[in-house]
Amino acid sequence: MARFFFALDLPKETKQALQTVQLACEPALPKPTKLTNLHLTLIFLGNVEPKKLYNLSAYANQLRQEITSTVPIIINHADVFKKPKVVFAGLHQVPQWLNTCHQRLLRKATGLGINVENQHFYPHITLSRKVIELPEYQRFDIKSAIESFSLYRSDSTPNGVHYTRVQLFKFNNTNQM
Ligand code: 3AM
Repeated sequence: MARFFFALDLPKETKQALQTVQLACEPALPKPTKLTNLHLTLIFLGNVEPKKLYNLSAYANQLRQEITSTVPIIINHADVFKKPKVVFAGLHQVPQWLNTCHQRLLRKATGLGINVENQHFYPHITLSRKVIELPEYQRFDIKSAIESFSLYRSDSTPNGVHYTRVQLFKFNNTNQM
């Protein structure tokens, strides 16, 4: 069954820097996220009827034009979510525009009758799943301009999860670094 989510797209240089972090983790990460799959989830939707997905995408297209300034994000530490056994890269601080994107997509999705979990939004980039031994806390400094977010479709395959971009939403007025 296809599942959908919105996520910030990370520039190639950011993904490469995160891959360096993945490789530096001690002990080695058991299931590192593939470079192409690295993303920052804005909202997970699960399985959604096509009509609702269409309406939400139309709203996302409006949203991307209304967010007129995306201050770069600073990814500066790796830490763990203990229960799902996930190692993630976290942000120095969460810019307002990022919270706005999450909240507005959440509100619209809920209004359309999409059953979204209203958990606390903790922006992060998953670096590995199925972590058995927790790696040491790491610090670094990756400054990343964000130019777009996308609607992704997530499919489970025998070779792991596969993400396919369904639609890209480019911000109108991206801050330059
Ligand atoms: O951004 P991360 O990697 O933390 O774990 C899934 C991934 O999160 C999460 O959605 C992102 C894109 O797949 N996800 C998958 N199933 C989920 C669920 N049922 C879920 N999040 C909440 N509820």
